[in-house]
Amino acid sequence: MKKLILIDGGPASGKNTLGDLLIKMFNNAGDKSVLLDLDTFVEHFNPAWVWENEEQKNKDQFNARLNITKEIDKYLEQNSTVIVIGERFLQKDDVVKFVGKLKTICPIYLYHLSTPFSVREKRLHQRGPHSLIDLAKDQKDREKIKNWPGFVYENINSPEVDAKNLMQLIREEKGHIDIKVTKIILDTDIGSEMTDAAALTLAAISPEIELLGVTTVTHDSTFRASVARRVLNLLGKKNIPVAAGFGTGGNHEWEKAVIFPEGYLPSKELDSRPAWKLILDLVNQNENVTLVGIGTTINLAKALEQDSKLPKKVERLILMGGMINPPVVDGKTIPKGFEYNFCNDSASAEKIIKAGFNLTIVPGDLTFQQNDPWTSSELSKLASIQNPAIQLLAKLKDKSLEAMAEGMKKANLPLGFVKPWVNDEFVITYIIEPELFKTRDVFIKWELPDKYPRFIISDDGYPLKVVNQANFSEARSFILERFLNF
Ligand SMILES: [Ca+2]
Repeated sequence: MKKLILIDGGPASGKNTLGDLLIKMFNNAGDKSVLLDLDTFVEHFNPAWVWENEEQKNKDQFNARLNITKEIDKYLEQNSTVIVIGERFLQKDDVVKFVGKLKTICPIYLYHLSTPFSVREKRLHQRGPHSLIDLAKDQKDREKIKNWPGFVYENINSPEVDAKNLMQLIREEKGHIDIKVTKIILDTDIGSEMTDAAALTLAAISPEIELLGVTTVTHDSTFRASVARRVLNLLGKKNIPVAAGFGTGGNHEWEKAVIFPEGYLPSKELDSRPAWKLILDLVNQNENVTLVGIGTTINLAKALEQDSKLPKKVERLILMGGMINPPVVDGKTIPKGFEYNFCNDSASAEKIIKAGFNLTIVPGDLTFQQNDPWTSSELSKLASIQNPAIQLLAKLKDKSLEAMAEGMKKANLPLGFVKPWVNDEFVITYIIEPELFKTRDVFIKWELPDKYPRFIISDDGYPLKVVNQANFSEARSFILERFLNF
């Protein structure tokens, strides 16, 4: 059966012997299983385990993890149980980072071997002197760790008895690492800014999110779908379907040059269903889906039109859009209509707001509250990440700022509004780390003075949750950390 079992233990803890015995037991029971040792993947890059500098060490270990996750995915796809032995799963975050690289979603178990020092010393002695291991220090470091994730198992018996005990724990699902997984469908106008691409990337690589599918909207939505397809392919997530939705066409000249330098052709790997149909199919096939809209809402409105029960079928809907209080940036009030997602298709947005979804809105107000959007040092860190999907984000950021400045000049708006804002990324961050944000439950009245939607907070309005505050710098660090670690 498809599952991932991580066995953590310091050097000479007996983890390899236990791993071998467990594999035998699984195979005897007719369960396909495989044992992978993280160390051998590191040894592929550096058999000697001695590095000239910390940077090279990190690089080799990073690549080793990348290679092992490819192997794990291969076996999980064949429905195997995969046992990984390693000694780097000390905190829950280590596990999250590790499994975040996997394409496959499966139950994860973690067992820490708590091996008495005398036992380890004896085992090390039997293996012969090993100058690279400072066992006493390792033991001390391990003893310092409180709140181990997973299950701490004291392996003080014979390996056969310990393996049997571990097997019993696995059968009882002890040591199950609970990473709360939210199933989402992302509807996006990806392709012209970094923000949608970054949100998609974050959703695709975060183990807390199962990205069921992606749909695109606005202008040339087939172009946008092709962009989403490219980003997902670059991330190794070819199985996530992408469907184009409603759009009115457009040239997207600079975007095509940046994203498809070899020349743009619409992707041949798009899902053939229209966006609304893919959304409804995925909602009907899955329980507890969270719909996420980070563009205009016409695909969602069409899905709603086709199935009026949609609001009851999904767990919740989170939208980036709207403004509650027009914020002030550099002394200038953000003009009405500046918020794109609701203003450009207020008819669809109105239908969605009034439909009775369990609705959370991340409004434009939050974006413009940021005194510190992406800083230049954060952006240069981002640009230094070698992953081609992340490289694409950095390129989009540079070009979109130029394009935005031109747009501002044409519209006679202050150039102070041109900043590397973080928007759509926050929606995904909010799903994963809600404690970085504050929300408020309100009732909203929808009004359309001079054709732009306005929210009025009023007791007889529609209930929804508004994300109204954020720990911006922590949220940005969280996003960057995820990208750095992928
Ligand atoms: Ca967007």
